Amino acid sequence: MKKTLVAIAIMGMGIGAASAADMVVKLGSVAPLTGSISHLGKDNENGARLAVEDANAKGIMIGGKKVKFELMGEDDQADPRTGTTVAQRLVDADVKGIVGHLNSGTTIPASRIYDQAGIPMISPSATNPKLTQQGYKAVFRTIANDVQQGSVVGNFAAKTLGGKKIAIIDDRTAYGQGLADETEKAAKAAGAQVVAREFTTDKATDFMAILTKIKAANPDVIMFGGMDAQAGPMVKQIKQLGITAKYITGDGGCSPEMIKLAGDAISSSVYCTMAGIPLDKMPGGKDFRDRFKKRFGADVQIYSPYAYDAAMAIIHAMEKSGSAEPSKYLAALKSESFPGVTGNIAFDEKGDIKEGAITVYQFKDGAWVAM
Ligand code: ABU
Repeated sequence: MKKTLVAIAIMGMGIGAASAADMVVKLGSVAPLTGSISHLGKDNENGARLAVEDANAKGIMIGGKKVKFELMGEDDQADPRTGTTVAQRLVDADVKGIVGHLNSGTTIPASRIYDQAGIPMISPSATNPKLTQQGYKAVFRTIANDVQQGSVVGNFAAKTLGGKKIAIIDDRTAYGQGLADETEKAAKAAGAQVVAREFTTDKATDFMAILTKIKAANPDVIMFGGMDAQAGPMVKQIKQLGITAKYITGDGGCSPEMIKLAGDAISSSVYCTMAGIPLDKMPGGKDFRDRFKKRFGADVQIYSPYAYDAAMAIIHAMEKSGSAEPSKYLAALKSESFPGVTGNIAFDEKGDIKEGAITVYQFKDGAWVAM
C-alpha cells in the first residue's frame, strides 16, 4: 500500500515537470571566473545568462516541445590548458552549444574540441583572426576581429595622434601579441616608425623595466596589446616615470575596470578601441544596460551584450530548425540574420560577424567617450 502511494506521488511530480517544460537543453558558457580578469568573465557569463532567462520567460518551442534552457558556467581561468579541460567537460555533459571562450588564447585550442564533437561555439570576445581561419564549420564570433582592430589602432596612432615614433608592448597572449602585430603593420604602412617592441605577460603588474627602456626611445605613442588588468597599472607606471607619450590599448583594456585600476594617472592622453559600436548606439544597448544592471546589480564591463547575442543566435537557430541537435541546427546558425542587442547578427562563410565595427574611445571626464 505504502509503495503504491509513493509511485503515484512520483508519477504526479513527473507529469507536472513535463507540463512546465518538455525538454531541457543545456548550453555552456566559458570564461575566466577567477583571476585578474574574472570581472570580464562574469560579465560574459551574465550576458549569456540573461539571454537564457529571457528565452525561458518567453517560452521557446523547439520541434513542438516547450524547452527550458540551462546554462552551465565553467571557469577556464584564462589558461589555454584549463580551457581545453573544461571544453571536454562541457562536451561530456552533452551541452548543445557554447558561448565562449573569452580569451583568444583559450578559445582557439578549445575550438578543436568542440569541432571534433560537432558542437557550435560562438565567442563573444575572442578577436584573434586565427579563430575563424582554422576551417572549422561551427566556430563563430559576435565581435569584430583584430585584423580590423589592429588596422584602426595603427592608423589612429600614426595619423590622428600624429605618432611618428611608436612603442609597442604586448602580453604574449594570442590576443595581445596578435593585436600588437596587426597594429605594427598598420602603423608602419601609415608611415610611423616602431622605435620599441617589448613584451610582458598577462600575469604581470610591474612594467617599470620595459617602460624605462621605452622612455629612452622617446616615443610619441605607446600601444599595449593586452587586458585591463595590465593596462591600468601600466598607465600608472607610465605617469610615475614621467613619460608623456599618448597611450592606446585595444578592446581588452576598454573597460570601466581599466579606469579604476589606472586611478588618477589616467588622462585625456589615454585611448582604447572596442571591436563593436558604443553600448548607447547599439540597437538594444540602453535596454540591455538597464536590464543587466537590474538583474545582476553590476554595470556592463565589455562583452556581455555580445555574449547575449551569441546565446540568442544559438537559441534562434534551434527554434528555426526545430531541433536542439547541433547537426540539425547548424545550417540555421550559419544563415542566421536577426536584430541582436549589438546589431544585426549574421555570420560570413568563416564564422566572423558581418558588418563588424571598431570604435575609438578617449578617456574624458571619468569615462570612456567614443570619438
Ligand atoms: N579581444 C580581447 C580579449 C579577448 C581575446 O581576444 O583574448
